[in-house]
Amino acid sequence: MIVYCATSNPGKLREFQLAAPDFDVRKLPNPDPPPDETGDTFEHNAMEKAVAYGQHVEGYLFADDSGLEVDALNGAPGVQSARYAGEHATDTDNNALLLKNLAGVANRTARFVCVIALVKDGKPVKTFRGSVEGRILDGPRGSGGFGYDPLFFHEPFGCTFGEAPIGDKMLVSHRAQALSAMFSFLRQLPS
Ligand code: ITT
Repeated sequence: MIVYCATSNPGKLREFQLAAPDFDVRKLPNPDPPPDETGDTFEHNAMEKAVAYGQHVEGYLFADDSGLEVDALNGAPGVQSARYAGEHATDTDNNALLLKNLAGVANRTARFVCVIALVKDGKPVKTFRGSVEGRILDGPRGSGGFGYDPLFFHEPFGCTFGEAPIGDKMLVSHRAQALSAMFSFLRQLPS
């Protein structure tokens, strides 16, 4: 089955395309302009993106809204994860601000959250959520992954998501869980 996705983030795209070899996951060409992410939940923003981009596609399309929730920062950066250090912030800017805001803070617990929203012919079908626990280190480790991965230490791995092979991240990650739930849902639809 062909399923379209819409994202401007190459790190996400790579993970979308690794998640289900039995699906043909295609990137929507030129998904610009992106919708403003106005909501305060991952569900709201994921569905807003999927509905906006789904207008251009016949059949199924999904979009991902995701981010990092840090307990000592009351869940920040949360839905603002991509723009934590400003509208055009890079991963390096966001990571630097996170470390600054956690300087001297002992409680480093955090989780990644991902919500995938699925639409058909541009109309909402369902959302799927995944999350994974970790803690934020004092500095980056590893050059794999994207975003906050080099700061996110996952205890069962004994390393950060930036150090783990992509295949290992895909066994446990927030995005892998949400994608797996979506592909299971699609597989059980009558053909
Ligand atoms: P699209 O909206 O175009 O898909 P985006 O990067 O703007 O791409 P979001 O608004 O959902 O997407 O922001 C997600 C941010 O959360 C992302 O840019 C990272 O900073 C962070 N993030 C999400 N998942 C992550 C992961 O698996 N590893 C590291 N950081 C992640």
